[in-house]
Amino acid sequence: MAGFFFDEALLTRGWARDVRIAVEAGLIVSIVSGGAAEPGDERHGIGVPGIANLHSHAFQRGMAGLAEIRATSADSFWTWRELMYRFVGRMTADDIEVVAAQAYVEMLETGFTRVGEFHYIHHDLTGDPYANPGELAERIAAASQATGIGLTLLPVFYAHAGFGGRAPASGQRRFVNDLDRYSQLIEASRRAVAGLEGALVGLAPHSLRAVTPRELDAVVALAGAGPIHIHIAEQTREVDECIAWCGQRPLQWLFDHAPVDRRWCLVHATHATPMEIRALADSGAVAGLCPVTEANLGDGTFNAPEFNSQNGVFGIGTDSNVLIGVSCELRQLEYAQRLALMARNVIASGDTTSTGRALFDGALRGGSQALGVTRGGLTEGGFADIVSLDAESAALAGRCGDAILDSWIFGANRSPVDCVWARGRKVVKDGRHVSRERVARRFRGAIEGLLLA
Ligand code: NGQ
Ligand code: ZN
Repeated sequence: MAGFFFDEALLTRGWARDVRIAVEAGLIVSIVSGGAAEPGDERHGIGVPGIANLHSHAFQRGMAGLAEIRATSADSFWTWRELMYRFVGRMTADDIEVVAAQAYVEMLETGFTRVGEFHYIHHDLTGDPYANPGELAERIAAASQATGIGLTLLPVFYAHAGFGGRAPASGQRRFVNDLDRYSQLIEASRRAVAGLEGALVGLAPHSLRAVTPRELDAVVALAGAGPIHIHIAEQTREVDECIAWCGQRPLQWLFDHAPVDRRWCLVHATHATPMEIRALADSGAVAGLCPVTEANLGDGTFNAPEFNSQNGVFGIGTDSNVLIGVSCELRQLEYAQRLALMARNVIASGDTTSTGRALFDGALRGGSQALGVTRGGLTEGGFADIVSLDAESAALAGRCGDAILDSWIFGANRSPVDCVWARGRKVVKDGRHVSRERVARRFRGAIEGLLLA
């Protein structure tokens, strides 16, 4: 049994003072506020829950910053995707593991304690299946094990290059499976995470572009009560192609043809009509927003005010991992709204007047739901996923309660994240991951090799 004592902590029921949290086997077994520390307790100023990063393609961390060069007069999501495919086409299994570990170290250092890895590279460099169908799922599991980040592995079903079952392109050869192979991949993924404490496996039909209606039905039939993630309505070209294919917009089509409910996470949902936004909110599914990547790729802006007014559930993901951070995703989410609406404090609504608190609570709740975690936040019976913030940092001077979140997200140049425990294991100390140097050294080696290749 380990004890943690915080002068101030954000519990599921709100901020509390003099909080003692007892942890056993990775779970919170008791929380007492208004009491005293016990001998041997770890003592910290401010405690907040770790956040779930609901959407990551870890391998893309390896190309962060390398796609910011203007190549044509019309650079777009689609030209970025070509570059990304070229990068994928060079990565070995070792590269994928090493780059994922680096991404996970960086996630933990900013306050993410679990990742939803939307994992779609399954085959070798030539597109042939590995002898072990779980080869790359095992690499992701190994990166999670080495860094301590909680894992919800989302093996991706990918079969086509576009609506109407178009044959996959050569750049997609490492992603493609038929349904038989996909069920083998799910089994292999379950085996890959079997030794990982608290890990889960969900399902991920990549997008309506990459699966046919029949394939979507077959994939969803495998889900049971577990998470189902899909990319949807990220780009206007995708919306136009969907209409050309079936006469409906992507979200409209999905709500008409799939049993969308609380198990689902609809990643991006950027281009949604008010009616689609209402259907999304009513379904109970999570809107998987990835604000930094959506800005980087020029996707567009999610209709947050409409979604909020319908009590929709959102979470945040780092997606392309071009920049990794809890605070930068939350800030970008709010700033995109401010710029579009020429207004301030857009996400704060109802009783929550603090924008930081509304963003943080939203991401905590939606992230947990999307990654299949039933008890998110600091609560008895939940995972001991805890982040301490440095109360001495200048950005947090004199702050208490929600003002801490507002100032962390909007006012801190240097991250105030001090220590991070993932399922009770201390993985970040003084803002640095305990394996940072080792992981970074391997990462540098892998990237230098890839850039020379
Ligand atoms: C992905 N990323 O799967 O990595 C996608 C690009 C696609 C984002 N959508 C590929 N941000 O959607 O076809
Ligand atoms: Zn994605």
